[in-house]
Amino acid sequence: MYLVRICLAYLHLITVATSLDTHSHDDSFTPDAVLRVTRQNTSIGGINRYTTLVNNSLPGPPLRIPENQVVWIRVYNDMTDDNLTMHWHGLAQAAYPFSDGTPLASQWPIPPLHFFDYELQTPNDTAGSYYYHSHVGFQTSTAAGPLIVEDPVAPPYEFDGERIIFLQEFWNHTDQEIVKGLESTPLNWPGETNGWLINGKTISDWGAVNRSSEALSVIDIEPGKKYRFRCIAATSLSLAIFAFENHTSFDIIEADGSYTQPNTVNLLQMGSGQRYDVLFQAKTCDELKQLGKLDYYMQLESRERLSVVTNYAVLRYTNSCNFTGSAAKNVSTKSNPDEPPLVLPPTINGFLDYALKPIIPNNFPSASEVTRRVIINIQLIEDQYYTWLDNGIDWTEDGSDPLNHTTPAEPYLVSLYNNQTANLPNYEAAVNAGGLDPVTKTYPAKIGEVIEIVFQQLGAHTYDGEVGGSLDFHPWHAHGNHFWDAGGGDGVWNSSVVEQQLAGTQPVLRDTTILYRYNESTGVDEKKGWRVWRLRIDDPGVWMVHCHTLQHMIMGMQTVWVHGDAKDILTVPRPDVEGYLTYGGNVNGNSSHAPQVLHFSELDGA
Ligand SMILES: *[C@@H]1O[C@H](CO)[C@@H](O)[C@H](O)[C@H]1NC(C)=O
Ligand SMILES: *[C@@H]1O[C@H](CO)[C@@H](O)[C@H](O)[C@H]1NC(C)=O
Ligand SMILES: *[C@@H]1O[C@H](CO)[C@@H](O)[C@H](O)[C@H]1NC(C)=O
Ligand SMILES: *[C@@H]1O[C@H](CO)[C@@H](O)[C@H](O)[C@H]1NC(C)=O
Ligand SMILES: *[C@@H]1O[C@H](CO)[C@@H](O)[C@H](O)[C@H]1NC(C)=O
Ligand SMILES: *[C@@H]1O[C@H](CO)[C@@H](O)[C@H](O)[C@H]1NC(C)=O
Ligand SMILES: *[C@@H]1O[C@H](CO)[C@@H](O)[C@H](O)[C@H]1NC(C)=O
Ligand SMILES: *[C@@H]1O[C@H](CO)[C@@H](O)[C@H](O)[C@H]1NC(C)=O
Ligand SMILES: *[C@@H]1O[C@H](CO)[C@@H](O)[C@H](O)[C@H]1NC(C)=O
Ligand SMILES: *[C@@H]1O[C@H](CO)[C@@H](O)[C@H](O)[C@H]1NC(C)=O
Ligand SMILES: *[C@@H]1O[C@H](CO)[C@@H](O)[C@H](O)[C@H]1NC(C)=O
Ligand SMILES: *[C@@H]1O[C@H](CO)[C@@H](O)[C@H](O)[C@H]1NC(C)=O
Ligand SMILES: [Cu+2]
Repeated sequence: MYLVRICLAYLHLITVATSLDTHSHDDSFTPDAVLRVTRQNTSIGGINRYTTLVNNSLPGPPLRIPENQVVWIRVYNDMTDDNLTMHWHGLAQAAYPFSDGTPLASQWPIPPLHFFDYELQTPNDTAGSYYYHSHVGFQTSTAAGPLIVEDPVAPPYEFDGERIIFLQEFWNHTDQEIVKGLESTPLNWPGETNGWLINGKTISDWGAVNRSSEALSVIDIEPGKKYRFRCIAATSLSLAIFAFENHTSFDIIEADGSYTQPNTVNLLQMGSGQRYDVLFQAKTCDELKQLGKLDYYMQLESRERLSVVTNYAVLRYTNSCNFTGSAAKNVSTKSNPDEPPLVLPPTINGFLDYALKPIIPNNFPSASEVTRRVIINIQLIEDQYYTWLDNGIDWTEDGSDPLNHTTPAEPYLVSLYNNQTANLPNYEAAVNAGGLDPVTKTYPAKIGEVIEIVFQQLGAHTYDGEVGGSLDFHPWHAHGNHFWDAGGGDGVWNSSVVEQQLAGTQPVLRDTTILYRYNESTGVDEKKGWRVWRLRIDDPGVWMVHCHTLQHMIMGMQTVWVHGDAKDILTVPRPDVEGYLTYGGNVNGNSSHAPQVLHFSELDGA
């Protein structure tokens, strides 16, 4: 049903086009899916921990939603001690206003013991692998699960079945302890990961206290079949590198939700937020007989951290080959292999850069189409505190970092409703300042612009007499829209080098790609390592662009972008949106009140 009230106010409001009716989401409303988030003492991989979980499970349950539809997902914050949001990671152009799940950017968080109905859309050609995760504090590390947009018709590749490989890291400290430590002066670093989780399970070598919660995940497959493995790096801090024993060749067919031409690899390297789907050919009975076994390890190691953390899962063939004796024996899922079966290489800088090609032409903007370039200089500031600055600014939703900290008093989208004059970023001032609006500390862009973003890292700056110059790797993630990844390189960014490297390639659309560091350190303030994206600005709204390393986010490594003018963004006027404009407003339901909700999809096709 599509409703437009022709209101008198319309004539007076320059920026507002349409008004919508509020719907009461009482018992007569059935959401397409429900997620419930709790916090409880749980034992994970041998460690007892007070943990944020979706539907009591790790990872959260897979959500499968159709393409080309509007989908309502009800998210309950059943926690008593924290706020919550849910972000639909990678679903670009898919979140109606107030549904992207970025607290203090696009919406208020869901208060404890309340729920919120997220309105999403899945445009054509979005079929692929995504994930949902909380965007509050460190909850993301465990409050996350696979989000699959189903192919509306047969996918472009044939396979017999699919399996999800969901990677997470787990931590001994609680979410709150980690956030507090990172925001403390002096810095109280929460330490390295206590282990990798593969589909929620692991056997940690790091201080397990409860052996009964340790186990290896088993990925069951059948001989001779072809599988689509959906690999999702819902990780926190470390770079993941993994491969499969005796299965040394598989084909990437999708990256961050877009199909690619087949690209054969023997391992995957993934940063937090990235997804790759691969076609994996299972061995035949004859091949398995040669190898003499049904179980093969998947070996996963960390890179770019102080130490290498190694964990495993088991790829297990069903015994339809009727093996007997030792060939039919399973490996134990209660212990790791005695020796690592594989030798995995060091970090592969520029993994798959310039190599992936789209399956259909994807309208990559050439250099001549770029209307504006924004350079984001990224640098760690080491003092008593540690802060990650982007063009001199650090941004968090709740932070207390002492240096150049930006925490808005209310979400930007709410601010725009409250006072556009004061809160709409000044486009001219921002352009003159290289992209960053000096007042709101946001990056404005006009609909129709083609922006090139250059991420350039500088060696850490230090005030406390330490050596300085350190570098890190950063998987940068964009909300709101996918970007064409134009690759990266060592040293100082140089536009002619970018063009040379792009020559003859067909860049793919991504939502998360890695700014590598190439070395652990360089000179203080010295430029080293860059990555370039191109974006077509066609999706009005308030969108975050941030490093997806959770620790770095909490230490400020986030930017906020405002795409479009007020008239593009504020398509529904006050007072209709009133319930969205206050923390705990009536768009949040609880045990006694049904939420009062707008259906922004009613505007579609207007
Ligand atoms: C999550 O749990 C709720 C009940 O607690 C259930 O209704 C819902 O279907 C579950 N969600 C998924 C995606 O399985
Ligand atoms: C979780 O465990 C801790 C430590 O054992 C305990 O202090 C706390 O009360 C427990 N919390 C809940 C909600 O059970
Ligand atoms: C929840 O969010 C509100 C609004 O941003 C904030 O005032 C409050 O302190 C937050 N609560 C917690 C427990 O973080
Ligand atoms: C999406 O695909 C469907 C089915 O092919 C088609 O009917 C519809 O027009 C498409 N929508 C858009 C916006 O292209
Ligand atoms: C995990 O945390 C507990 C409680 O803080 C501590 O006693 C234990 O040593 C920690 N274990 C590891 C492996 O860090
Ligand atoms: C140990 O882990 C098991 C399995 O997850 C769990 O049932 C048990 O309660 C845990 N024990 C303790 C003391 O936390
Ligand atoms: C299978 O993998 C193991 C461990 O990497 C290796 O030692 C062995 O040689 C491999 N077998 C074959 C036939 O490649
Ligand atoms: C294995 O045994 C089953 C049941 O006896 C039979 O149907 C199947 O064909 C056998 N498979 C092979 C590969 O021999
Ligand atoms: C191996 O594990 C599978 C389940 O993963 C089980 O069905 C099978 O019986 C086990 N085989 C042996 C010999 O224990
Ligand atoms: C902090 O912000 C001010 C004003 O924008 C700027 O001049 C200064 O360089 C920034 N500090 C750092 C360490 O970047
Ligand atoms: C909006 O902000 C402007 C500039 O700061 C100020 O002059 C004006 O009074 C504000 N309007 C309202 C309604 O708060
Ligand atoms: C950029 O690279 C080109 C081609 O390699 C080189 O000629 C030029 O000097 C470089 N520019 C700078 C500023 O380093
Ligand atoms: Cu980072």
